[in-house]
Amino acid sequence: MNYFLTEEQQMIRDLARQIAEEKVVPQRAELDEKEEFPWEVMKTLAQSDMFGIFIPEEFGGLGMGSFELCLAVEELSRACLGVSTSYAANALGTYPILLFGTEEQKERFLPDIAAGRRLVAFALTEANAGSDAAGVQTTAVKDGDHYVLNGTKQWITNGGEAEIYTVIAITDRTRGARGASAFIVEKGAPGFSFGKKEKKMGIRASVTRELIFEDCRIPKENMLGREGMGFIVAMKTLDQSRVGVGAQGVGVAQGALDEAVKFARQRVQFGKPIISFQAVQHMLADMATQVEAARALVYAVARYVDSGAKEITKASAMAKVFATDMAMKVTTDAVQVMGGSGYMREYPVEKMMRDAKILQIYEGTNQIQRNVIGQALVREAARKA
Ligand code: COS
Repeated sequence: MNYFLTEEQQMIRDLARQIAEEKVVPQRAELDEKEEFPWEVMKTLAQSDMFGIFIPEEFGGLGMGSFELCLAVEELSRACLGVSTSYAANALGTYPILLFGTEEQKERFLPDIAAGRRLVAFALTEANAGSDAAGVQTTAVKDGDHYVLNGTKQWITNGGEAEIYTVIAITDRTRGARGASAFIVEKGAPGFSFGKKEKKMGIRASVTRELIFEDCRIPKENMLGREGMGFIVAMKTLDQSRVGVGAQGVGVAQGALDEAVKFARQRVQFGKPIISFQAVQHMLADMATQVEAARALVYAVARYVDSGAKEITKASAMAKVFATDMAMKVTTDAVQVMGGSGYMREYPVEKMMRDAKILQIYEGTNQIQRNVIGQALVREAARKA
């Protein structure tokens, strides 16, 4: 399909594809096996300006948007979802600064982020706050020119590797969701440490750790937005980033489809390559159709997000839920087409299937996405009535 990419967009896609093929594919099995953070790939992405895609030029970025970021994320995901998660979580952590930072905060942090000199992580989730994002218990208490943070964040992607953290904490417990605030916390801040590294089913090249705040003092200039805006910062950030999770789904599914087609052309049973059997062709046809449908939706939503539209919550949730449910189905079917070989670690599709599962869970489970879409439908219907 021709999505009418501009020359610049084609360049981003081709460069990301080249990095994925030359630097990621050869080592993805080893990164997965050793559960190693892909620092070498991150450095290559930094040298290629990939961290600056969505950051304005005045802060050292390329001045592009969500769509171009999705193109890069898709290509990396086609090779390895662990690598693409490490890369995409950086954007997730950066959006609060981009959307709510003051000029001073942007000048302080964005040039390093755009250059890939410092990685970022987003810290909302806690033991009792996942789908219920307003259930955050980490507190931030004002003390003169500082805020003092106490609490533990759980399952934070890039935790320990990142140097900049955008953190949601409660500044006024009596106000529920409106009592949360957002902060920038830098690695090395007194009272800020890291807990255990999690052992995961998939995306093992990506690192997931606890963040521990024990009387962690941060200057009040590090607050993002105003006191009480933390929940909105988190929700608007997720509205931006969820379409990128959709792009991850498209990428990993395309990767699995490519492997399944290649295998089916070579594997001979009953005297013929299995791709000549209609049963296999029908599976591949459905997979290819689903990948293309998801890609079309993700691209349309990313372009819609970049248009500056105010109401992107529903569209972004739709792209995430559709493309990631598709990714789970297509990666599972790729294993099925490849049979016993698909189940073996010698081939990449078992990893792709393990990796794809997280897409239905993180940045809001797919059940939560359906809630978000459903609530938007209710609001729209009420407005029309
Ligand atoms: N943009 C702006 N404001 C939003 C918003 C959005 N996308 N979503 C919710 N809000 C506002 C609501 O308008 C409401 O404001 P008022 O109190 O002024 O009416 C407030 O936030 C609470 O919203 P709501 O009543 O819908 O909250 P719920 O308690 O039902 O929580 C959320 C539902 C939105 C938290 C849930 O659907 C969600 O998205 N959960 C997943 C969170 C997540 O992604 N976690 C993963 C961890 S981060 S990787």
